Amino acid sequence: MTQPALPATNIPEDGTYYRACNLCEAICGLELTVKGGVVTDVRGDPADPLSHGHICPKGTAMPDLHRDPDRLKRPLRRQGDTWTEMEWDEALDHVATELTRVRNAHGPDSVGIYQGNPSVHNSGTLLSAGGFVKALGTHNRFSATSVDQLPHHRAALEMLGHPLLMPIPDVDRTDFLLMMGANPAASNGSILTAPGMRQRLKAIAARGGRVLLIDPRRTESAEFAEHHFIRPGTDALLLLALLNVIFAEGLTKPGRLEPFLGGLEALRAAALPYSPERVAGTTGLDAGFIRTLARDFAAAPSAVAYGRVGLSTQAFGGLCQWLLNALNVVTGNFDRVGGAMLPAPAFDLLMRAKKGERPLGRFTSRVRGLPEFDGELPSAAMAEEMDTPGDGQIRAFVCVAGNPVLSTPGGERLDAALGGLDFMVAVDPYLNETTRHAHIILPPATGLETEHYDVIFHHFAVRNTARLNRPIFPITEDQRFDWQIFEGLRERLTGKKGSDPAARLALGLKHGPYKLTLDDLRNAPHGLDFGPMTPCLPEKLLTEDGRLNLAPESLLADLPRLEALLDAPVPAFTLIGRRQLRSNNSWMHNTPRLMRGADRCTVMLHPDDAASVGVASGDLLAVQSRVGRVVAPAELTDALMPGVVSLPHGFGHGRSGTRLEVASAHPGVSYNDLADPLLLDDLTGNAAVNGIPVALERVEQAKEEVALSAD
Ligand SMILES: Nc1nc2c(c(=O)[nH]1)N[C@H]1C(S)=C(S)[C@@H](COP(=O)(O)OP(=O)(O)OC[C@H]3O[C@@H](n4cnc5c(=O)[nH]c(N)nc54)[C@H](O)[C@@H]3O)O[C@H]1N2
Ligand SMILES: Nc1nc2c(c(=O)[nH]1)N[C@H]1C(S)=C(S)[C@@H](COP(=O)(O)OP(=O)(O)OC[C@H]3O[C@@H](n4cnc5c(=O)[nH]c(N)nc54)[C@H](O)[C@@H]3O)O[C@H]1N2
Ligand code: SF4
Ligand SMILES: [Mo]
Repeated sequence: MTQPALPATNIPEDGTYYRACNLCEAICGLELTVKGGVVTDVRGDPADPLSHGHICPKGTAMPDLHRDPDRLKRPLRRQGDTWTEMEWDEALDHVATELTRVRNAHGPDSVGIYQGNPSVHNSGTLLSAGGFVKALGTHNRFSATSVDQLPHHRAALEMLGHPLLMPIPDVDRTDFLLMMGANPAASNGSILTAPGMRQRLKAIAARGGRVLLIDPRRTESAEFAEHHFIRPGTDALLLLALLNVIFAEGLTKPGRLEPFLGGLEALRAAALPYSPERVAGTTGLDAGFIRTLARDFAAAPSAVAYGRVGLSTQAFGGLCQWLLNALNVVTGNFDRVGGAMLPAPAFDLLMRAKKGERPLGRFTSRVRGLPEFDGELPSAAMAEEMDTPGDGQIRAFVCVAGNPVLSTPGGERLDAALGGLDFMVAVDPYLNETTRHAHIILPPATGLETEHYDVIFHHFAVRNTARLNRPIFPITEDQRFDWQIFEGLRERLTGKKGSDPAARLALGLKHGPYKLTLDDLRNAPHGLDFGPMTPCLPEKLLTEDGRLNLAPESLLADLPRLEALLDAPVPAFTLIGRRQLRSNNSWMHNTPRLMRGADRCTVMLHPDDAASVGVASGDLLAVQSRVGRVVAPAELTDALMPGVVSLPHGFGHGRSGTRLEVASAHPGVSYNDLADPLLLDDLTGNAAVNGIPVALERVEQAKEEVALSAD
């Protein structure tokens, strides 16, 4: 099937169009019907070799985004509280002049930048933002990485030699999936591009395999698994205990990789003190269960341990990701079918990677001395870098595809710090809690308007496929793509002419493993299939000595911090996050289709805990952390481990009296007003947004209403 050629006007011809959804990591193929210039139907594309027709409510909402009246299309300039539209050239000139002015007066580090989540879901952004960032020449670079997957990168670098050598679970062929701190039934998978995870999990059981889930909440994914509670932040102890049993009982069988392993003995020694009995109390798991789990995992024909946001955005994220990899390696489940594997993407970002490079710790943040990783500093340090006076203080800020006021710890302080900047520009199609502080908003064309090839997520996909997503709606004269904005700014800052991302994409594909051209992909609207993942080690290792390092020095050195956890007092209540199917981080909350129904920004807690605090379902509950306090309705459920409470992140809309373009049926409160910028995985600098000690207090409804109306 071919899709209609694009017409010269910005109204597409009637017909059926194919492109993948770019709203999450699952990259589902979509089939869209266009009639009279509007999308009248969206379905999963059954011919997509990766997604086989899967679609979720967010994918169905793609056309809502396209015609969303809240979406910005022309630059906005703020003077005081008044926003006025601007011409593109004038806006880009103004931004370049302001950034240059601040840089000339205060040095390159006085300009900061945050690159948010959708930066990796838009190849135009991804392939062109780098040139602009380089032109800024600042050390004050931040991104969603350090509130998300930084520990995965650190473990990959230390063990395999490159931050992107992150193995993914071969869910379609495994006999035993041990899943920790991931909820793919809601998130659709992360660092695991496997659209339709519910079906894939079901299939494991259907072929006689096992799925075991370790999570402080019995989540939507528990429906497809045997579920066990764990106390938040104690997973590294569980993983050490599993390794302890495997070593003690002689269950290691590294197999084919054995000659290329380094540090096996050091790993054994590291796990030695952590018997199941020793970690049972702290983790809340039964020692007998841990022992049996270790034996079962080691004995399974194939098995794979996988841990996501619950394991990386916690105080021991680096240790967790290291030990997960180690567990897969010593049981012979690394780089083998049914285990943890490395995909072979058509555009391979590791194409030119060199052995032995260590892009970390080359500089530190000014205020707290936190280390950089791959040129970025921890986002938890952003606000203090803005509001602490001195040389190198951030005075101008660029926010790209992100809403860090709602997404990074200490949201309230960041909110205030952004208000004190000399200049801020946002590259974002919405006026939200963060971009409202910008002096200029440069709104890019997005979604169905962009040409997009998923450069990133094919690196983490359970099957090697490639698909080019052609625009369905041509943009109007007064719109610009992300890449045009970045190239426009870069040209103005450097005086050098740029290129368009299609050329870079073509180059990457040509030099990739399948030597593709853009035309190859244009002629395959459903995508191309290159088959399942295949073993690729030791060839792909990029460590200096060519070995897979099981006992990296920096990770061993982090163990005493974990050891201290065994004696640490247990907080009365610990807060964790919760992703929801009908939500997308901090945005899309103005979409009626996703926000219908009751308010979902509730504090979930166990009925016993609710009784001790004296709240019933629906009562208002105040949650207090070291840095903030929020009030939200209580939702009682025994799906939460006693002592653990859960709140989704990304809400807290309409926090200010200022105009926001984005109105939500359920504004909610912001989790990250509670998240403490000082709570990090100290090793990697990743924010520990999960596992925050909090106090709970029942709020008298009437009093709260009085307080609100007095506001
Ligand atoms: N407490 C807590 N905090 C968390 C998390 C958690 O689990 N708990 N999760 C963390 C994780 S994993 C992540 S990834 C971050 C996400 O947090 P952010 O990096 O802030 O990303 P989003 O919240 O997804 O916000 C996306 C923004 O990008 C804009 N956008 C959408 N499409 C485009 C586009 O094509 N171009 C441009 N330029 N902009 C676009 C949207 O309008 C929106 O403003 O939050 C983190 N914060
Ligand atoms: N619908 C929807 N899909 C999304 C997103 C979205 O906002 N909405 N966001 C996207 C993004 S940016 C990402 S990164 C992915 C994330 O994808 P996932 O990681 O699969 O999603 P989460 O729901 O954050 O899962 C984290 C789990 O960890 C658990 N947890 C918390 N603390 C701990 C702990 O200490 N130990 C253990 N073992 N578990 C813990 C939580 O209860 C939760 O179930 O989802 C993506 N997909
Ligand atoms: S699962 Fe992700 S990629 Fe698939 S339709 Fe939903 S949001 Fe889009
Ligand atoms: Mo994320």
